[in-house]
Amino acid sequence: MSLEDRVLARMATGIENRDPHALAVLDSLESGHARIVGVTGPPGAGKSTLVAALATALRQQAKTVAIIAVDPSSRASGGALLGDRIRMQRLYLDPGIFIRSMATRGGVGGLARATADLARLMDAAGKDYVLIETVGVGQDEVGIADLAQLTMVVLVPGMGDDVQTIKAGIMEIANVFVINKSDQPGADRLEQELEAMLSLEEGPKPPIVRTVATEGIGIAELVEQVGHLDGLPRPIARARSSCHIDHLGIAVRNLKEAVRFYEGIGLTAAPCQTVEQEKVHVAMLPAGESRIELLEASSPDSTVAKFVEKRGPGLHHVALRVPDLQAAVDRLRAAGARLLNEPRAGAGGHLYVFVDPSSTGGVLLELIQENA
Ligand SMILES: Nc1nc2c(ncn2[C@@H]2O[C@H](COP(=O)(O)OP(=O)(O)OP(=O)(O)O)[C@@H](O)[C@H]2O)c(=O)[nH]1
Ligand SMILES: [Mg+2]
Repeated sequence: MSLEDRVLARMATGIENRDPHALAVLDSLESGHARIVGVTGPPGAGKSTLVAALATALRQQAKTVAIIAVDPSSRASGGALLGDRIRMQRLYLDPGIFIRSMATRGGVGGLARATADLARLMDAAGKDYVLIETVGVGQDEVGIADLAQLTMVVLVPGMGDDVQTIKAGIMEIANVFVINKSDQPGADRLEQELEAMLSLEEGPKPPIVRTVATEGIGIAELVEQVGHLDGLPRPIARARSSCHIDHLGIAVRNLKEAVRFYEGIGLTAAPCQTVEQEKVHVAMLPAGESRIELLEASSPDSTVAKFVEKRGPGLHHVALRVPDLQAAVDRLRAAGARLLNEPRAGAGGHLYVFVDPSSTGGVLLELIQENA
């Protein structure tokens, strides 16, 4: 392994472990050059073999490639993920290809974040392409479509009625459908089923490409699909920053009514809680990786009651999760921001601090230490 790759591997480990130092370094790096391609599909569909073939083809065009293999079921054990050992070994020997496998750490949300950050790292390292392999059946566990500029959904013949069951989550995220193992019986039928399904959808249809990944058949066509990305404007650092919106706090007059409204949109509230310290009743409604936090005053002298009295119901605060709260606090102090408290532990044991609206552009800001 080259020195550069060794440094990259160490950085990747730091990022996977959510090490504040590694995340801070990542935040200081420039990114936004790489093309990010997601390859997802059921277990054993031949995703790794396809990714290896794609990487080989891209190398022939003198592109540099990073491969990230994500395994949410945590059955990952390094090389075992990467299927065909001999084929992969050749990739490992190529200094133009960097390979990394990841297993679940800190749940699916954590994995999604770490994957996005890792992709950003590979981008910052100057790779032309980042190929991300994820197992996905129906629900896309790590949100690959949010991260990738092009998502390939890999299907195989003989899935039969499975096409129906995987349909829900996968139809919307596919930019390209790959029918791999087209050497097996049933490829025609699968293609027909897929076409029938796509004909019900509006708008442009994603192309269907047949491949036999083990023989390199159809790979040129896939590379061509990937090549279409070059005609598109480059996204501006599409990967996520290591700061995240943890929740938006909304002050309301009537918690029940507000919950009913948001549940009407499709969110689901966790059971309401009363936080004595802040004199509020709180309902949390998870929304993706973030939450909406509805707040109703539990006493007329609570800050939320005063807020509603003065400004009416509405956005009360924005809460950001940061990788290193103390570093953020130090930076804010140095910049002259007004902090409303020293970092202190909240109900869940997490550390947080409030920043006065006069420093933030007009909204109360809560900073929360990301859990290691
Ligand atoms: N016949 C045939 N076999 C294939 C093809 N592509 C892959 N395989 C084989 O299918 C098996 C699974 O391939 P992988 O590339 O490991 O599949 P995967 O989707 O990455 O599997 P997981 O990562 O475990 O979900 C291997 O034995 C491959 O050699 C193909 O086009 N035709
Ligand atoms: Mg695999």
